[in-house]
Amino acid sequence: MTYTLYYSPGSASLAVHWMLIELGVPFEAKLVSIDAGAQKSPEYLRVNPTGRIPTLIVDGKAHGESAGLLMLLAERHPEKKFAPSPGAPGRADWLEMMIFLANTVLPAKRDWFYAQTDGDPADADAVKALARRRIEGAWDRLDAHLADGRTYIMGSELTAADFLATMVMRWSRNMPRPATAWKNLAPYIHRMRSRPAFIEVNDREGLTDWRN
Ligand SMILES: N[C@@H](CCC(=O)N[C@@H](CS)C(=O)NCC(=O)O)C(=O)O
Repeated sequence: MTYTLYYSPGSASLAVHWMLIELGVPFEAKLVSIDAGAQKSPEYLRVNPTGRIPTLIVDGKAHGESAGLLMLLAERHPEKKFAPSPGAPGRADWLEMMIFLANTVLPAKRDWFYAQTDGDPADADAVKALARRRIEGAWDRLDAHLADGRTYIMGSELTAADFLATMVMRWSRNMPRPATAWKNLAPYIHRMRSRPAFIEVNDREGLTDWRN
């Protein structure tokens, strides 16, 4: 079972790249630099017509959406237990968390970073203000979630939700109030950043900031 990941450093591909390393499965990583505009190149648009990162080739077919890819990888490699199996205790909470991160946090992040280009630049400040409110609201919710001293987002087990949550928290590092400003998020982030696979993915993508 081998995969090909199209990634751009630090983008929405990061959680997928990280999870592939955690899984220890063979994969090829192909750089599509957003800084260079490569996501709009004809070659990449042939792979993923949305022009967005990431794309993962699974059994010869291209798929996007980081959260969906994490869920798919968890399902394809159940021995790693990166998702509670259907019917297991914790499954509903895990699904709820994955959808919260995908449905609330990821779109707010998109608005924060792309308000100028996705919409009318004249509206960008208002869009960003609402995005910031949503993002900080998410940090409040996750901070309360971690207040019981749990190690990982879902409790004592590392799951795909941790890769997604940590990635979106990383994206707040240059925001007015980064996720590290929240009492219970700060030690969680420190813990996740100390994982060898997180260090490895940062090294492979050439990311130097937001490391322990
Ligand atoms: N919901 C999508 C978001 C994908 C997305 O917006 N990716 C950004 C990078 S973080 C991208 O491709 N940006 C380049 C562009 O929009 O031109 C996911 O999580 O995969």
